[in-house]
Amino acid sequence: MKVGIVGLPNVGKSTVFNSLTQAGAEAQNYPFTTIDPNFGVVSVPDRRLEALAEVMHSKLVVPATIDFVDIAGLVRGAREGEGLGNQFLGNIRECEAVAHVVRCFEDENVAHVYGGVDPAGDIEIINTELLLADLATVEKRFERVGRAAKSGNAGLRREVGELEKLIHHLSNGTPARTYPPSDALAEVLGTLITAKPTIYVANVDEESISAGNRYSAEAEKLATLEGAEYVKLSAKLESEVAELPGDEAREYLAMLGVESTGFEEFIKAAYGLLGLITFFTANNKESRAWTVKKGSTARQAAGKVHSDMERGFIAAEVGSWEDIVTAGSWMRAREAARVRLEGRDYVLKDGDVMIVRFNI
Ligand SMILES: Nc1nc2c(ncn2[C@@H]2O[C@H](COP(=O)(O)OP(=O)(O)OP(=O)(O)O)[C@@H](O)[C@H]2O)c(=O)[nH]1
Ligand SMILES: [Mg+2]
Repeated sequence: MKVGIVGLPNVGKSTVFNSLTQAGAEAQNYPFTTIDPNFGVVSVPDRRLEALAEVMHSKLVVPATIDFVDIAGLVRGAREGEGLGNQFLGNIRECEAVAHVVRCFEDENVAHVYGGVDPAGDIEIINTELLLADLATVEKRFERVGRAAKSGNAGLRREVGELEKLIHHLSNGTPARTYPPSDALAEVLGTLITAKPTIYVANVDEESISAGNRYSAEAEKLATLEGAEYVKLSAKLESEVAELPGDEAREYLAMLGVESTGFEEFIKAAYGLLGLITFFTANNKESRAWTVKKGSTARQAAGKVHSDMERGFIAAEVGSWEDIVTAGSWMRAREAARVRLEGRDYVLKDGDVMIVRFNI
């Protein structure tokens, strides 16, 4: 899974990116610090995996990962080449989801490119630029397919009609994500930024991490209206906490009235948004978390681990992570009948632990 980070310049995109990935990208107090995109990988924190690894006596613990791409800030008129233009949006087109970072912190020392902190205004500017970029993509395709459709191909003619409707939809300022699903448009919709599931990330000051503030409330309201996900986090707090030893970090967070910095909520929101679930494989060598689409079967999931396992799939022993941890070992869970034998079409549940029997 790959998530692209967008937002105005100097709102904390790279700071968020760094606090997630520890990649050490440059984050500075001036607009357009980021020019070339930063790529980073995040291990998904998962207490279930830790607990499972302990009872399985695994030597290695391998969490699931999410890729992040941090790009240059967008400004009004990026389409016409304002700021750094918008060519780097290509990096976001390749992502499955978008994280839209919104400045919700006051700090007179950190410049806002349009004057003051204004989540609604900022969101509007970014969404307009994303819509215009999508519109350009759809119009280009409309022209190309339109020419080809003159040869009389009915499928192409249908697509031209649909593209026209989509152009209308985008021109009204509505994201492609709210356009009714259409087979004829599947290909082009796959490349549109506003078709991607989106999480608004309200970047708040550390004092507001528990209750939020009026800015994050504004961002949350807009996200809800759009049917998008919303999380608040404090990039600055996150980067401070990352430097403290575990105990001190927990004490510090407790003092601020929270259990986590918002990072885990962010990851959870991303999973929910993309319809993803986690399953585990575990033995005394390694406990490992895997990410699959909700609705995946045991055989499809086995293919994630190894293509041989999918091809030669016979059956899978499956138990919930909780049952295995409670039983204290795989053997004891099996004895207590907490482990079942499932066939290829078994639909995996979030938190299942699976041992695949296969033969090639
Ligand atoms: N006070 C405060 N400052 C922050 C917070 N998040 C980021 N900053 C500061 O804001 C400035 C800009 O942060 P960046 O992460 O570089 O912003 P960006 O959105 O990546 O900016 P560009 O790459 O220029 O588009 C830095 O000086 C950060 O330290 C925050 O939550 N609170
Ligand atoms: Mg940056």
